[in-house]
Amino acid sequence: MEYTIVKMKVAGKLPQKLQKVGNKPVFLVAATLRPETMYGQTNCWVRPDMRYIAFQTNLPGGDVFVCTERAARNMSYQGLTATEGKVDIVAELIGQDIMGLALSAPLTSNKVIYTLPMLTIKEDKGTGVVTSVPSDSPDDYAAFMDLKKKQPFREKYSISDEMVIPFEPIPVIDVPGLGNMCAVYLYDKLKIQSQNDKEKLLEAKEQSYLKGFYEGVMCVGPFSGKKVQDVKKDVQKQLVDAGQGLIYYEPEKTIMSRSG
Ligand code: ZZB
Repeated sequence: MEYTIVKMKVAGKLPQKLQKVGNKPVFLVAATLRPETMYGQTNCWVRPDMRYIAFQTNLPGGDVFVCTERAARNMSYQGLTATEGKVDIVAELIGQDIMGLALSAPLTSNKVIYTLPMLTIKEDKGTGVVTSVPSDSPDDYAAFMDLKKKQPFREKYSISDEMVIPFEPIPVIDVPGLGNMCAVYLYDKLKIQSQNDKEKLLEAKEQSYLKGFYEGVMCVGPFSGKKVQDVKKDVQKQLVDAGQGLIYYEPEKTIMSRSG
């Protein structure tokens, strides 16, 4: 499976657990199948109880990446570390240690976005860091609304109001019949209650994936007016060329794997 890695730079002071990194730039790195939606990022998701590492890449800027150890190991076989197969771990963390961080992310019109909690992140997929596009991803919109609607939920994870309340989904793709924020439309139509509403979210995801890919038309950015399937690769290339993204492969699961 080919993903696009999106680099989100930690802006400002590093959290305590990352201070030993020193002056090097630190990025939370998210794996996405939808690079063309990056214009609509409103936040970044991490799972509060999940383990992450910070590791030293061999990229020219001296970049330090934060993701799961499993993903770092995969990256070490894809030319991203000094020695193939070897991960130079700089810090070990859990999601809560990097909650509420201010980040600067590519393509989105939001100057700063924050790391927020998503409880349904899977350990064995992508990087364990997920970029959030509530306009187009039903999972993202559901988790985003959980935080917007429930002050105690924000409080539980030490999320302040200004990290959530001022943000709104951004129209990125016009999907005939589903409007220009298809996740919002499907969330309302299927009466999704929360990020744990598994079956409805699966249905919403299937509908938005298919229609979004085959019929979606960009309504923001330089590719505005073009079909999603014609520009997906161009947006990926733009991110990679700008040093804001990377191509990342996830090995297929083996028959030994018991999950999923
Ligand atoms: C931005 C985005 C915008 C995404 C969208 C989806 C959608 P799939 O098809 O099941 O492989 N993701 C990545 N890693 C994880 C994880 N560890 N746990 C939970 N979710 C994860 O799903 C790939 C998508 O799942 C990725 O693409 C990422 O969210 C999320 F408009 O990135 B996506 C209809 C989906 N729309």
